[in-house]
Amino acid sequence: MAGFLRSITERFRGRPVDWDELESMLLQADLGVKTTMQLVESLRAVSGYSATADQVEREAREELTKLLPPPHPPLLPLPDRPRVILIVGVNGTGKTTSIAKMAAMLRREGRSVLMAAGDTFRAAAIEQLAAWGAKLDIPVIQGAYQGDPAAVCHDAYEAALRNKTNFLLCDTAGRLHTKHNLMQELSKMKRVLGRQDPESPHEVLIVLDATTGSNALEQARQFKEAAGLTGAILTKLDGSGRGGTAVALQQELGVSVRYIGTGEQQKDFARFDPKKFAAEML
Ligand SMILES: Nc1nc2c(ncn2[C@@H]2O[C@H](COP(=O)(O)OP(=O)(O)OP(=O)(O)O)[C@@H](O)[C@H]2O)c(=O)[nH]1
Ligand SMILES: [Mg+2]
Repeated sequence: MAGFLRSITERFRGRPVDWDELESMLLQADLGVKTTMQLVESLRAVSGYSATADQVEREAREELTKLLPPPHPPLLPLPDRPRVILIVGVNGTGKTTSIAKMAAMLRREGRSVLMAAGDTFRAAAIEQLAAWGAKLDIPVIQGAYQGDPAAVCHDAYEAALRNKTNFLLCDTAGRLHTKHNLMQELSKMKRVLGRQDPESPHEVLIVLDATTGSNALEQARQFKEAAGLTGAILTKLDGSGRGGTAVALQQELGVSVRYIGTGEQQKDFARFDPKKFAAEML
């Protein structure tokens, strides 16, 4: 799969690189204003006026690779209690699917996992996670529709602790980052989990749809402020070639992409690897 840098090379093949045009192409590739400005500046300085398209693609890929987050070590179980991962984000970005994929990945690594159906809001959300649970043979703690999601997480934690489960993955309802009361609800979930283990949730990961570009960046900004984030899962990278968001997230917000989603199936999920990502998604 080739990302957006390749299309830049195609555009300038056989003619001199037009820096203004390059700048607007990079902006369209979701790199963010700050990164784009810096990149064009440095490409110009390095390549001079007679830059060829191939030269610019190579230099840009090299520069951008340096701006991606470093690889994160795999999450390890805690010795005496579950490690809790809270998954947040706006509607339809791929939260529930990513939880199932991540649970499957942890299980392949020999860990025990419990999933909590913390989306008590959207019709069929509980069944969706339960169906994944049945398919993967991973238990799911469910509450009642319209029930308190914090209570579901609380009960799930108790169960995970009792059964010495390594990881608890908590699903949440999709919410617009502009809805104050729903963002408050996330704080409550965090607070309730924090009463059982002051360090829980150990991870708060935002799920972002890579095809939404600058909007994804804004979502991350708001969720970071309201809920605190330890990282991101960037989904729907399949066929989009739109990996620019990973750079912008790191550079503008200090939020590191930790996992990527590249399709709807369980296997379409991986730990973020900057070198591979730069080669395939930029
Ligand atoms: N192509 C592609 N589709 C994905 C990916 N991740 C999730 N999807 C699809 O996106 C749609 C929404 O996924 P969900 O996991 O239900 O998203 P969600 O964030 O839980 O949605 P809400 O709970 O409604 O907020 C589903 O059709 C998924 O199969 C991905 O990496 N690539
Ligand atoms: Mg969901």
